[in-house]
Amino acid sequence: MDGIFPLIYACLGYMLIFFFFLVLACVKCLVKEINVNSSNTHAFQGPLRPLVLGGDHSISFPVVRAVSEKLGGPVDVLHLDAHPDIYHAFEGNKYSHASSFARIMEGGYARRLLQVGIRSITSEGREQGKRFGVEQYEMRTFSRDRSFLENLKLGEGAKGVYISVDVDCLDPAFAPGVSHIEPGGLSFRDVLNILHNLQADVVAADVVEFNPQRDTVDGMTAMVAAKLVRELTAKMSK
Ligand SMILES: [Mn+2]
Repeated sequence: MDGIFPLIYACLGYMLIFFFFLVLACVKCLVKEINVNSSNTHAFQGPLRPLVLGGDHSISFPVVRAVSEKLGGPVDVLHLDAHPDIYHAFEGNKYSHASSFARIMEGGYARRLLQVGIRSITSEGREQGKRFGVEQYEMRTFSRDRSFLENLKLGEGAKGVYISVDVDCLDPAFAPGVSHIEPGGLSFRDVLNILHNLQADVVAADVVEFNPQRDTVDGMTAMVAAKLVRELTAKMSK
């Protein structure tokens, strides 16, 4: 019996990775479709609600931009992450994983940006936050902020809400399979409480920065990331 479970978990892990790439390919096709049909308002009935999986956090900028452009105005963004990812440029790259939210705010694609789970931030991160009017909630004050963050109401007067979940928002005890491990993070229950109680029309979301090469042998983070995808899917379908 001991021998079969690692094999099953390995298979599940590979299936999850395959599924990630499959969904990414589908999103790519959808974005292409939007561009092709952008001049034809009758081509799409109802809102398009992409859920993007990663991978590198740089993907959030083009997705938020596409959603905002399609919906015709800024969205509110709820960003769960250990890092603010708001550098003007990181290692000379304006489109790096650490600069997505600077581009989103510069472009006017987000009306409000709430960053939750932050525990690795530089003075530039704070200055950029102030510059763009970002609401940054750091882990060191989470016990104080908890009741507010677990009862959020977002998106009123905007075109809806975009949720970006960097898996490293979670404490590494819950999700070690990430590239930038930062202890002192959110528990999985904290994240669930925030998502479950959020009052919002969630128009799009992403789950990013899961790194299978850093995961435990039994794919613990993959399962946690898959659960986040499930919760967001449920939230978006309401
Ligand atoms: Mn991060």
